[in-house]
Amino acid sequence: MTFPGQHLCDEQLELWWAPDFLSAFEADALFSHLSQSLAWQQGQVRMFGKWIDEPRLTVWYGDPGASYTYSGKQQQPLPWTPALLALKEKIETSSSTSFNSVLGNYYRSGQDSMGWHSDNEKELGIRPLIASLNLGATRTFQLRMIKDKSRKLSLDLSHGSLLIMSGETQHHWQHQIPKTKKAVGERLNFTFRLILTD
Ligand SMILES: O=C(O)CCC(=O)C(=O)O
Ligand SMILES: [Mn+2]
Repeated sequence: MTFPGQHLCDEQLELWWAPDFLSAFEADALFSHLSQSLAWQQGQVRMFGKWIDEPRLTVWYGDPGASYTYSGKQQQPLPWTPALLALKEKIETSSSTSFNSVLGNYYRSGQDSMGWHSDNEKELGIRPLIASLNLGATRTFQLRMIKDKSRKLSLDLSHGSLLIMSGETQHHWQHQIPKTKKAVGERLNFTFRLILTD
């Protein structure tokens, strides 16, 4: 692919990293537009028999029919907005891939987070390519190998950056956004995905 960044590889790990995917001007405009205009929701997950708020807001947009089970819940996507569709097309061109949906995450402060997981839902198929676009505050993205959790890697995901995870990554590695005590501002993350429908 004609990707505007670096290719980072480790054992069964394949990443493409473009810290300057968007210009500061584009990234600023998208952050203010998308933080205000999307239908951000407080999701809940069931833990130890209780419903608890997820430590972030989420939203799900995509093609009709690109439904997806996330945290055990069947999600129906909202229809694409013009801004998300334009962003999807820009990422598709750079990654020579097509996507039919995007999961948005809104981290309101350093206390918002996402725990260790792999993006390995069956709807994503084998060897999924996931493109993750970052806006707003820089947060640390950590990866660890499932069979040897001492093998770790971390990347600071900055405003306007794009990280692609591909190949075997989701089968052998997990990732997270840990909480931080630092005073960090708001952050948006959008993971573009191709949901396989039958
Ligand atoms: O916020 C991030 O950078 C990670 C989001 C993520 O892993 C996900 O949505 O599955
Ligand atoms: Mn993920």
